[in-house]
Amino acid sequence: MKKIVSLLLAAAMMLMVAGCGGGTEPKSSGSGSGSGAKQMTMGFSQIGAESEWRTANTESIKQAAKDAGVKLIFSDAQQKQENQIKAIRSFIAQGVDIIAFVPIVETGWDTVLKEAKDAKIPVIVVDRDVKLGDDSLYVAKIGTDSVAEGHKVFKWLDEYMTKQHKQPKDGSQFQVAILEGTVGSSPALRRQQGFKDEMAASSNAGKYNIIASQTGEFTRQKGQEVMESFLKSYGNKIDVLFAHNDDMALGAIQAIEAAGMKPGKDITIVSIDGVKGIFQAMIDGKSNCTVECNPLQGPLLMETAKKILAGQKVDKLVYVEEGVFPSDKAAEVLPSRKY
Ligand code: GYE
Repeated sequence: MKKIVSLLLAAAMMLMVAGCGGGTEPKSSGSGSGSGAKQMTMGFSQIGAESEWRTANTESIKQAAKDAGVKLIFSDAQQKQENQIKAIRSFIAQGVDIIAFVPIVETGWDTVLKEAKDAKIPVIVVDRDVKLGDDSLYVAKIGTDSVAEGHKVFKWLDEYMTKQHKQPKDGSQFQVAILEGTVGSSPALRRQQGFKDEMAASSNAGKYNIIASQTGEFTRQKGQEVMESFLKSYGNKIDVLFAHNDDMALGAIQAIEAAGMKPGKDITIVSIDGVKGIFQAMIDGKSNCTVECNPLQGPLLMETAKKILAGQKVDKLVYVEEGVFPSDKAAEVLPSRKY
């Protein structure tokens, strides 16, 4: 009997040691709202409120935390990586159970994520992607596939231009202007890459020329300003506008109208996100297509966090589902849009 008890004790101690041990093992095992379980505290660093999409993303995360009984420490970085790094350090100092963050840019995270790992606090990367020397610095990534979105944009565009029998204004090539997202951010880099790769691989590659490409920082205001400058430089040469997000397209639509042109007709417009504002613009005939990027990531984030803290295995990379919505579907789809 004594022997069995001491064996059990030894096994229990080994488990405890393993629980405090290396790598991505959770620091504590608060599994949330279950009876007697410790409430999970999550430190979450959001990048700001640059777009309609981001507002929906923040609401989804806050609501999901409430629903899951998770205590959320929410920090808004106001578009600055240094503020995110400060926030993550403060989460570590506060001893949160888990950290989640939306990386504003791809690089520059190695040091602070190493600090989280050393403190045995698991990290979930949300929405955007990171580039690290060591991928074990985060446990899971939940988000969207920006390269695939870029592919879908060119594919839709080429099919549309062909079907509509569009002719280049200069008689030789369609001139494409691009409004890029935040410099160094994964959606800006990867959407651009996806679009260009799909174009290069297309048998119609020679029909298109990128005449201008510049950042509009994912905001409506900047999208409008940069489109104004594109129109000043290239007058009525531009056939197509590809905006890395809907908000910049909505700003550009104002600039195009102010220049006395018809958005959606004189210039074919395609953007990414699928927010309500762009559906309305499509219904009004002012834009042509949106490729969906799903911001409703809160429930999956909370579920993943709970699994990690309960010691369950989770997928390293999970993409949420996304569709493509051309303008002829806009009126039918708008009432069911959730963001
Ligand atoms: O498309 C844009 C934004 O990171 C995928 O960020 C996200 C992008 C989204 O603010 O509107």
